[in-house]
Amino acid sequence: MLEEISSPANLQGRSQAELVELAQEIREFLVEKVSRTGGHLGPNLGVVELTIAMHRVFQSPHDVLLFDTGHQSYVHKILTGRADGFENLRQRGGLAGYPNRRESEHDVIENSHASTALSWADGIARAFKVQGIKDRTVVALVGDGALTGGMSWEALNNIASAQNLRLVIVVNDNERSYSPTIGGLATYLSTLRTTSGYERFLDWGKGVLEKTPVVGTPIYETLHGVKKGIKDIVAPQGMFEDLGLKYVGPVDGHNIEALETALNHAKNFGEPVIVHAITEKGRGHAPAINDEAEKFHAVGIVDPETGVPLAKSSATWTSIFSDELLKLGASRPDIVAITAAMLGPTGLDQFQAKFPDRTFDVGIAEQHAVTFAAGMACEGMKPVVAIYSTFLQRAYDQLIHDVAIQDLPILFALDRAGLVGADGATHAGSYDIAFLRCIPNMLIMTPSDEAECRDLLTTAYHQNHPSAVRYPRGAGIGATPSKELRTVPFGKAELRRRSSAVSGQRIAILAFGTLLYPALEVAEQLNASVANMRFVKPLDVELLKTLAQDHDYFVTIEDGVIQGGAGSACLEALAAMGINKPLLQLGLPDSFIEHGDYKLLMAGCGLNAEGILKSIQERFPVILPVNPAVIGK
Ligand SMILES: Cc1ncc(C[n+]2csc(CCOP(=O)(O)OP(=O)(O)O)c2C)c(N)n1
Repeated sequence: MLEEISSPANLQGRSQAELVELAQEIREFLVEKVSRTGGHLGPNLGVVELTIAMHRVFQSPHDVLLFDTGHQSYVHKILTGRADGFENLRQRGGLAGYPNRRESEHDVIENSHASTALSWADGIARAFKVQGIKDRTVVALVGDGALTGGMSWEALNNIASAQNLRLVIVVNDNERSYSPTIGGLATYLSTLRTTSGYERFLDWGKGVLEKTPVVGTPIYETLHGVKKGIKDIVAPQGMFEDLGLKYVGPVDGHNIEALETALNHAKNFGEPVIVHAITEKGRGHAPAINDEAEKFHAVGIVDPETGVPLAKSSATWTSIFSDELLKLGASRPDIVAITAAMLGPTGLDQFQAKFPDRTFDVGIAEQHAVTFAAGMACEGMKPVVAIYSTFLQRAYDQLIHDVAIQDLPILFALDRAGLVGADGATHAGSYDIAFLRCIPNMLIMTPSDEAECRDLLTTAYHQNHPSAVRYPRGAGIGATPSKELRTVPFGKAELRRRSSAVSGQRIAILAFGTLLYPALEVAEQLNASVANMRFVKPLDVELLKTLAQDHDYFVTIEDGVIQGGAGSACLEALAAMGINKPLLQLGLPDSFIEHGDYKLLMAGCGLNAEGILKSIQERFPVILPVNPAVIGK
């Protein structure tokens, strides 16, 4: 039946039995395809029926379907004519792993960061209203995990105050983020799930909403639990209703008929409605269901039947950090570890297993995580915030306002720095050097390999300032970290190669992070000097000054954006010293880089040995290669 579905219109006129069969086919399709490419298998297996029901009740793209975070949009992609694209899911030029506007008119937004869909929905629905459009509904599917994010609540606050907004919020409640969803909201949703009598739809109408014109007081009361005790017994949906939002549910999220009934009610209401659907992450696939830790939230290439990874796994940067923190934590009781719903992916799971009382998972709440860390640091703890570079963007104000101004000693372990391959532009950690560098008191370190990563983490930990150690996704070159905890000389770069070229031909490459290794390869060909810079801030200005004395040209290399990046720091430092030497800045271009294989993407940006050599020769033709044939062999 799947072959017959090339657009949501093909879902109409089908019996429930056919739809159940279709759901089964979609599950088999997902397991087969995603096992081959890697991707978000568990979340998509959980929303098969939900997505079918949404596409039957609402007419996309006339009605706007939004997927919070977007990692669970595979079924939507299948139903909107993109099943063929799953052969190349998340590969260069292939189907994106998240909604993508260039792919389809059915993808209205591009995302991958959690908790934004309700704000999008509010904006889109209000745009319709301002333009007098009355027949289009906006539907936002949001997970219970994403609902823990502050943006969701800011949006709910505003949505609740709206009149005549055609907006349906479908809460996909599978009790899990990556791991089980935690916190007060999770407890609240579980009250809704388990209280009897709420399978039936409540007798609701506009009158209820009209009686709740002001949201300020109810929000205060619900959030402060003034009414909660009584309300949870009589009407557990009270919190949502107090906000002025109609609540429907809970509905069995795997029963298409029940879902359609609920969604039709919500659609006809013409005001913001929450439909609470209960689903199971990984539904129908035993290996996913049996994965207690993450229910196959995201998988690499795996055996479709057993779910066992097929690619060989080498030690990742994340595991280097994870081991390091465990070591540090054993001797330092003041270390606390903080994550925003990413215990496993950031490697904090090991620390949690050993030191559960010193590990804090705050939910998808990066802003809270950072200010929470500030609070702990303020009282003598040494917080380590383990966070993806891309998600620290969320907490930029907190970083400046709550951490840096107070000059608090918080270590940010910035994972997935630089390009992130298959996850694409919305997940890229390309901006951290640029956005951290301009913050006073901040220290920034860029390890070139695993051994140095460990040493820099220890170094950063011993500083009494906010610091960030940034490292990329995946595995490094395989440098074995030292067994003991070591520091490197603070703020000092390391000269790894010295040029013996004649005057006028001498070039110094200043490498930040992992691109040190291709830089060393290129340096062999150009007889260049190479510095492993290690620190973006403080920059080793002394070394720059010394190199400037007997070098004619500079090249900076980094895996972050050129604009405002580490190369810019060098340029500024040289200018401040009155040194005016030609300097070529290599790094990520001023454009968004889509998903694809990391190596291919980096090569496309000229950030491999061949590309670096080419750029240097184009810019400084006077430098003649010693033996260009060796590069890339
Ligand atoms: C701002 C932000 N922080 C962290 C993440 C990483 N992340 C991706 S999906 C996810 C869990 C989402 O849980 P939920 O919304 O319940 O969806 P489910 O996967 O359970 O369907 C997390 C933490 C993210 N995408 N965005």
